[in-house]
Amino acid sequence: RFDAVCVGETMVLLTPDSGTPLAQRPKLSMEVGGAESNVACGLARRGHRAAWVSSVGADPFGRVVTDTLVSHGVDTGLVRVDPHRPTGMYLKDPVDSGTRVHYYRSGSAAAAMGPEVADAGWASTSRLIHLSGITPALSATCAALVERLVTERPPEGRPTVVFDVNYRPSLWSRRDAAAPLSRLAGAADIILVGLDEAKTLWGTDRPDAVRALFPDAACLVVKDADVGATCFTAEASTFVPALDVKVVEAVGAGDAFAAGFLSGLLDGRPVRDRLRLGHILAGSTLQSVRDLAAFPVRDECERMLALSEPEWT
Ligand code: KDG
Repeated sequence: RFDAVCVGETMVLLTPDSGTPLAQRPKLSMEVGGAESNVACGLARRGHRAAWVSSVGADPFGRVVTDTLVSHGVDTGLVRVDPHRPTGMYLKDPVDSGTRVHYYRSGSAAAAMGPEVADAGWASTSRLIHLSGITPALSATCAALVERLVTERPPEGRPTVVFDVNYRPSLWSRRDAAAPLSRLAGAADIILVGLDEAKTLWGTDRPDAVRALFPDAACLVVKDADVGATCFTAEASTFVPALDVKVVEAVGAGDAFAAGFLSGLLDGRPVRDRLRLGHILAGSTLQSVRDLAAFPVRDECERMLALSEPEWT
């Protein structure tokens, strides 16, 4: 039984070694990036049993993806190798306005996943299932898989379903995404959403306005970038300010936040500590160009969790 099963596409990432834009033909490094597997890596590195469910191509890139995740301690035993379709790929382009992302993923092995992926027993035995709003944008079959995982759940001991909204404008328009992302999020037990994406998708510009959209969610976390994050539960709303860090590159920080928050949940910690762990792990990723940054060791996390409110900010 896994603590968490994270389902979604992971790609090979080609990224310039320097901050040189792609149009100037910089030397590129090969890394790995995928929102859900980033969460699996974060959880595995915090000592949880995390698995990643997906498909990769029978190509060297699929090997790079699975080997990398294994090296972070993630279980890849459920990953399928598709002999007919390639592993997805993306490139990061450092441009003046920040990092632009170019995807080469349509028709990928992961995009061919469908509801049958949930047939294996993990869907009912894992403590958490982590999904994101990227997957329903990949293909109709991927959308059906996410639909199945959020709606068809065994009544007894059902896994907690976590849905990170993760709106990616380069995959689908606001018009196409707004309704399905709201419906899928509303069917999950835990919703994670950035205030900026909630504003783009649903026009909500305050955390309590987002809560009003999802009044029944057992747990809703609204992340407001460098301001902080608010967690709404049936009992209370809890706000924890973000750490003051020098941002090098933000890609992957939301996933690191999710890993920290969910790690705190799996360890039975109070909501304030879950949010703090989210900020601590996100802070490391914000200070790195890599989607999968090195996180502070456990002792350092514990030291930061023990800080008083004024020391934290
Ligand atoms: O959250 C970070 C991800 O966006 C990145 O690792 C790549 O999964 C990815 C995507 O689809 O954008």
